[in-house]
Amino acid sequence: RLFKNDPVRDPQLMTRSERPCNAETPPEKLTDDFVTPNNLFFVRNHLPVPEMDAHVEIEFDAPWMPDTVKVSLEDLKRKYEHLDVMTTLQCAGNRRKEMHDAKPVKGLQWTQGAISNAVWTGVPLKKVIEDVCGPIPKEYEDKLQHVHFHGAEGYGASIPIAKALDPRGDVLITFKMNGTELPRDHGGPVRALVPGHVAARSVKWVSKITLAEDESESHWQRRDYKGFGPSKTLEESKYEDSLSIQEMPVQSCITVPQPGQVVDVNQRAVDSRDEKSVAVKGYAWSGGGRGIVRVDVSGDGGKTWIDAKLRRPGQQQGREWAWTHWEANVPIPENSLNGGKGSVEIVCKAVDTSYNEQPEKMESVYNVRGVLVSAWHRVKVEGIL
Ligand code: MTE
Ligand code: MO
Repeated sequence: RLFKNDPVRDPQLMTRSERPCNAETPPEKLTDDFVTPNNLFFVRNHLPVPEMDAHVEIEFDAPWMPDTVKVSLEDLKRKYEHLDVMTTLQCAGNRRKEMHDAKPVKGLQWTQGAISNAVWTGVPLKKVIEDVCGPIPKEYEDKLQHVHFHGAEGYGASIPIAKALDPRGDVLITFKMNGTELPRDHGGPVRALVPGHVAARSVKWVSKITLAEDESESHWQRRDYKGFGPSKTLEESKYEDSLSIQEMPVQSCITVPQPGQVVDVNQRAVDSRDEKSVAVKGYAWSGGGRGIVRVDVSGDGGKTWIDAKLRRPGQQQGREWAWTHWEANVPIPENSLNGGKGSVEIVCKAVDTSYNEQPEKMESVYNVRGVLVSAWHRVKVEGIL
């Protein structure tokens, strides 16, 4: 079978499809550790996991180069400085199931676990390109717009050259994840890592890197991972006219409690008021290196809000690639607990360093592919006193 060489996965992962493997991190595990353990990092594969050994060579190509140049992974490791970059990767389809439940969409039914955070070790792509491809000739300076990554199993994607060559962009050719060899499911032995961009651009098992005038021709760059208007059907959605997703919008989710859970509504001091409250936890993240400045949490469906306590990665401004974890004791209105029991809706929304906020309604950001799901996250629980 095609998939017989796929690695064995942790049974704790929540499988959305077996072949290829698509599996999400269990929601409460997302906020157990700030850095997601490798075995619990979500997996999103389009094809079987390829066999690649550690002696692999990466091929480089640019329009002015007479021939492509191959550089072994060993040489890359030996010649360049190793950088550790903490980066959250989020799939464009994270939370698709919520959108699907509002109105049907096409794609894997991810809940909120198609996102994880890790420390990636690698060499700076910018330095490697400058060395291997040389300085960009004058006549290509304006024309050259994209860097393509080719995956050994046939997947491919590209990113804007401005991101690839930005010394503060932290794009890596990575070979370690959380201090250990890159696991095969996450691109081992070598992967392109594009912090702040949709995970689809961090191409696993990268075997070729091309500097080009146009975007990658791959299906996943041209015919997937694009947004459309809320009323467009699949037939009316014109991929050629829509922009490829790169940086992602601001996002947040409640990880604890989970929908339908019975929660204890304790007496707790919140903002020095004496109210009933529920303990809530979650994550927040934004694309493009924008950090999270605030997470607003509501226990009355979005009428009143409190600020969550944030645990931020402490990365430099503009390079906040990792998520923020947050916690709050959310006040619950007394009248929702008639007889000491009742259903409660908890809502969260995050604000990023550009003061972008999540939209309130799923309907307003609906798109038929179910990508870029960023509406306020709502969780209904049973509260008991
Ligand atoms: N790279 C290759 N070669 N093949 C793939 O199928 N999937 C992409 C991206 N890179 C993919 C890939 C998508 S859509 C996502 S969301 C991330 O890898 C998932 O990365 P992970 O499996 O390490 O979580
Ligand atoms: Mo993805």
